[in-house]
Amino acid sequence: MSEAAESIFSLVKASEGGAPLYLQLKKNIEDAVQRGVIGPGDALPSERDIAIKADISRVTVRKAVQDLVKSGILVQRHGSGTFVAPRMERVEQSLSRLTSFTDDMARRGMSASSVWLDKGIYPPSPDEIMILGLSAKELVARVSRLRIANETPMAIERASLSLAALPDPEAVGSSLYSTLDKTGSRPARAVQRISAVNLVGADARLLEVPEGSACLHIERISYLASGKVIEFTRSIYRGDAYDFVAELRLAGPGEESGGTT
Ligand code: 16G
Repeated sequence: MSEAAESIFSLVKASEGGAPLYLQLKKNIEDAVQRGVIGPGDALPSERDIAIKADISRVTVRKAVQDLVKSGILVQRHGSGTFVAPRMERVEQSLSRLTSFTDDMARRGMSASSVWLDKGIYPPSPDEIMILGLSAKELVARVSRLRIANETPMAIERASLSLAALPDPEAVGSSLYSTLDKTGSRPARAVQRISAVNLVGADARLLEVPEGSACLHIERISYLASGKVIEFTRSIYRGDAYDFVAELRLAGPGEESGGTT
């Protein structure tokens, strides 16, 4: 760390009139991020090293760091440490084109990757039976992934497909749609329902956003050209990362101006 960055750890003891130590540490880190002394993606020293440098207890360090994680200034990655949160570039996504996550990121020159959360064959839920048109005896293929653009977690996608469309979920590599493409099952049309949610628990941790952050819940039902439902995906997209953009046209004579598909 640079000399300027090291000044984060000089605190004023209470006996010398200082504010509570965890508040001082928190403010020093916040100021350093604001002034660009430490930037997006920079690693902070370990809790133990900060405690030694600042001459305070690890409990005090943890309290300051946890507060900054909650407010989204720092992120903690399991096993690799604490970092200044990446600066979020908003992604503008058209609502009129049926694309895959991999295609969307490639078009923006970003690399798409995934962390697998689940991939397997299960007895279907009532929703899956109804939407995918399954019989109660049929099984369903599920693929759930954390979707990442460059280094930033963008969305959690939980897709369900009939076994007729995806007989072997293990065969899905980096792109679900390119796997479906190989068997002529890539969707030709989709209907999306977007609603607002506040993220809690494991999903917030996976997306590296503070608990309670505003996110978009998206349900996509995709169809083959024949009209058969092929995919039912429930996704959570980061509200600070996505703008969904729809082009609107004046309804022509005789066209309906509202309603759902
Ligand atoms: C998009 C779709 C998702 C689909 C995925 C396939 C939304 C909200 N969701 O992210 O339904 O499963 O693309 O992407 O747009 P892939 O081919 O990269 O796996």
